[in-house]
Parts: sequence; structure tokens; C-alpha cells
Amino acid sequence: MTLTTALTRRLKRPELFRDLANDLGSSSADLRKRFAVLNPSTGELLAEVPDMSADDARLAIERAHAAQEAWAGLTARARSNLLWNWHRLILEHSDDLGAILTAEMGKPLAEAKSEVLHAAAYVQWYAEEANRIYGETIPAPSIDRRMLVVKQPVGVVGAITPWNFPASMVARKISPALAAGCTVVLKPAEQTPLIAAAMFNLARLAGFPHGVLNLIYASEGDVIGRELCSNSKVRKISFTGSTEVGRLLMRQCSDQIKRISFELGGNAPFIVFEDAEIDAAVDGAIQAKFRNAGQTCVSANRIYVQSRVYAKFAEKFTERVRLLKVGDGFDPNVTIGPLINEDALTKIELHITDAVQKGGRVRCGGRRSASFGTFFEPTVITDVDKTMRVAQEETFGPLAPLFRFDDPDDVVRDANDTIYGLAAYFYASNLKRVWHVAEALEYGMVGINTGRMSSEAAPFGGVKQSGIGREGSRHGLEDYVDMKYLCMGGL
Ligand code: TXE
Repeated sequence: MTLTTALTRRLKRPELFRDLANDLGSSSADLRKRFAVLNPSTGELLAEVPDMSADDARLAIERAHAAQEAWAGLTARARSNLLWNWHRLILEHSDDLGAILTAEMGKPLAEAKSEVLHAAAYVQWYAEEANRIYGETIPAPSIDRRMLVVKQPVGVVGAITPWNFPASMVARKISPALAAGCTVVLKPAEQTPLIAAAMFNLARLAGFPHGVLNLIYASEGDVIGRELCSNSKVRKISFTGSTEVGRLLMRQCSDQIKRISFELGGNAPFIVFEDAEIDAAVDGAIQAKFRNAGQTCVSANRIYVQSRVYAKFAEKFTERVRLLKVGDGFDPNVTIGPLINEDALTKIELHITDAVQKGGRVRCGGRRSASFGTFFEPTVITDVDKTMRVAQEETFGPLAPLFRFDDPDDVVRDANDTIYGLAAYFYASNLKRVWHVAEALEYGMVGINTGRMSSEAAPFGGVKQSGIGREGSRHGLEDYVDMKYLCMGGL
């Protein structure tokens, strides 16, 4: 696959990325069948990517399987060193990786670069963690026995990643898998295969053995997904994406009781209590809502503000939202890029129309942006209530609905009234309240007086229908190892 000049002219080292050869993975793809990757801000063609089939996926799985034993047989230090090499290369080429990311996904270049650094941080974390996969010894109940627990890699991992954080999701899945001694077949989202391929190019330079990392591109996820779930050589599926596809994959994995870790949709509440520091809460809400144009699974989807501070918060928040600048991510003044596709625009419009019909008031934005592409003006709606679609569904766009509440118990009940349980945020200063609300929120992650909490050092993941398992931290590695109990008798 060759990148077009629309993209290579933006790169410092185009020779490293021009040919995103898939030589760590399947190479038998029917080269006549391809799909286009376009810049969502300009419509420019960036590359035509081989559209791979179930047979290609099978081949990639075979390679991963063939490489598994030798990879798991290396010392932890050797695997760690390769991860360190990859980490160094990602940092060295972070400008080019950022440019590839902005070109194919649209997010502002500064955000893209910060995502690449975040991706590198996962690689670094698991380069370190590779050396700390400890077992246990258990005091045996009888003198002639010894009892131990050892940790072993689960085997070949099928990873499926989304388009919204296409660099960090790749690193967040691949790094712990490699550290644990697993081999990987990755299928990136069809909208963003180039950044995955660029990271694989760097992995090849880092020296990972043939077959350890395998990349599959496909214009639609289902064909490859089915193969990954039904092939008995794949021992685990790690997926980030919609809850709907998560449910489907779970069913497909059930035949073989395959191990899964899922990071799915969210519907994050963001609660501002009257004892909160309002300016800090406004800052936090801007970050939690508008990062990546609201296309994050931890985006503040429902902003609840206590009555006494509602007007003040709404005014300050709206003022800040008006300052956000929509446009091409390569423009250094731009803070909001395009949405990923036309469907995303339609969804946000439906949510706004529904809210307005039921009494919501648009304070700013509310329309597609005039320029070409899938741009939408950052929007604030006040006077919203729980009968509206914005309260029930994940918008996944730059729309901030502001709910009003009086009773702190009611707001926690409303915040929990969703099938999702990924992230929640709240701002308050009363210590007793901070503790009680943090405990009462039914979420995998709670940001207290902060609008940003993702870190390679912390366990990222949700409860309820937001997923299973955790990514990042030492807990993220546990999902890639099996525990084996050894009992030695006759001693
Ligand atoms: O997700 P999909 P989409 C949520 C968000 C968004 C909605 C739809 O609400 O509006 O999902 O986004 C692959 N078998 N999130 O359509 O379809 C697909 O190719 C196997 C939250 O982009 O779930 C891509 O690689 N794989 C989320 C990945 O799944 C399949 C991030 C995600 O695509 C498949 C993205 C199938 N049958 C969306 N169908 C988050 N947690 O951050 C699709 N895929």
C-alpha cells in the first residue's frame, strides 16, 4: 500500500512510511480489491488499502500461532527490550505519526501528537511491566507438598480497534499482549488503518520477530471479526468499539468460551455541585466534553448542574464553548476537527432536534459548519431533561446538554440510570460529599474535580454494558496471562 503525496508531503521522513507494506502480516491479499482512506477535512485521497478477506485473516492467525511458542520462550528482558526499541522509535517519529493521524482521522494536530505520546507511554509502561509478571508461592497445608501459581501468556490475541483513538488503542492492546508473551493479529478501524500500519512499520524496525505482530485491513469489520472469534487458534479477543458490536462478538466467542476484554460505549455524567469551584468545573467540562470533538467513550455526555450555580455555570461554559474553533486539524488555531462521518452528523442533529422539540434551548452552535466536510459547531443546550434522547444515548459529538438538579441524591440516581458504566465526573469541595458520591456512582472510573483521567498507569474500563476487563496499569496485563496452579507432591 502506498501513501499519496497528499499525505507524504506532510512527513519529515516519508521514506519510512511511504510504503506501509504489511510485511509483518498477511501478504496474500487480493491486490485488486482495495478501499480508499480519505482525509475527512478535505476529502483528499490518502491511500488505497488492500481489503483483506477471511482467508487473509486465517493466514495471519497461522503466522501468529507459529510464532507464539518462540515469542513466549524469550526472556522477559528480551521482550521488554524490543518494546523499549519500539517506544524510542514512536517518540523519534512522533511528528510524522501525529500528521498521519490528523490526516486520516481529522483531530487537531496538537491532540494527535499528544495521543501519539500517550500511545508511547503505554509501550513504555508495558516494557517495564514485562519484567514484573510475578507468580506466587502458597503455604501448603501439608509438609510434603509445594504449591505455586505461575502466569503464562494466553496465546494468540485478536485485537480490534476503533477510529477515535487509533494510535493509543493500538498501543494499549498490543503492548501488554507482547509483554505477556502473546502474539497478535490486529484489525484497525476501516477509517484509520494508516496510523496502525505506520506503527507496525516502526515495530518492524524495532526488531520484533516475524509473525509476532500481524495486521489485517478490511473495509468492514464483520468478516475478519467472525474469523478471529471462530478460529480456535485465537485464544482471546480484545475489542474497543460500540456496545452493539461488543454484544455480537461476545456471542461469537461463546462457542469456544474465548477470553474477552471489551471497552465499549459510555454515557458519562458530569456533575457540578453547588460547593464546586465553578471556574475549575468549567475547565474540566470543556476538556471532558470537547476533546476529540466529543468523540470519546469518556466524553461528558450529560452535564448536571445544581440549581444555585446553574445560571452562572451555563453562562461561563457557553462563553468558553463559543471560543472553540472548528476546522481542518492542520490549522494550528483549530480546536475541533471534523466528525468521523455523515452518520455522526445525523445522530447529533437528531439529538438536538429532539431536545428542542421537548423544550431544550440552544445557547450556541446547533448547526453543521458551513465549510466542506463533516464539521459541526460546538453546541450547548440548556433546560434539558431526562425524557430527551441526549439523556439516554451516547451522542459522540460536540453537543453539551446542561441538566438542572436540586437534590444531590436525585442526581446520583439519574447519573446511574443508564445501561452504561464507563466514566463519571463530579466537582465538589465538601469532603463527605466527595466520598459518598464517589462510592455511589456505578462507574468503572470517576474523575473528582478533574475532567481528564486517562493514564497508562491506571486501570481504564467500565462496568455494566460499558465493558469487561481493564486496560493500562498492572491490571491491564492480567487480561493477557493465564494463571496456572502447580502442586508438587512427594517432597
Ligand atoms: O463502532 P464499531 P463505530 C461507539 C460510539 C459511536 C458508535 C459507532 O457511540 O458513535 O460506537 O461507532 C469493528 N465484527 N464507539 O460504528 O462499529 C470496526 O471495523 C468485528 C465507542 O465506529 O463498534 C472497528 O474496527 N468487528 C468506542 C471497530 O469494530 C467489527 C469507539 C469499532 O467499530 C464489527 C468507537 C463486527 N461485526 C465507537 N463491526 C469507544 N469505546 O471509544 C464493526 N467492527
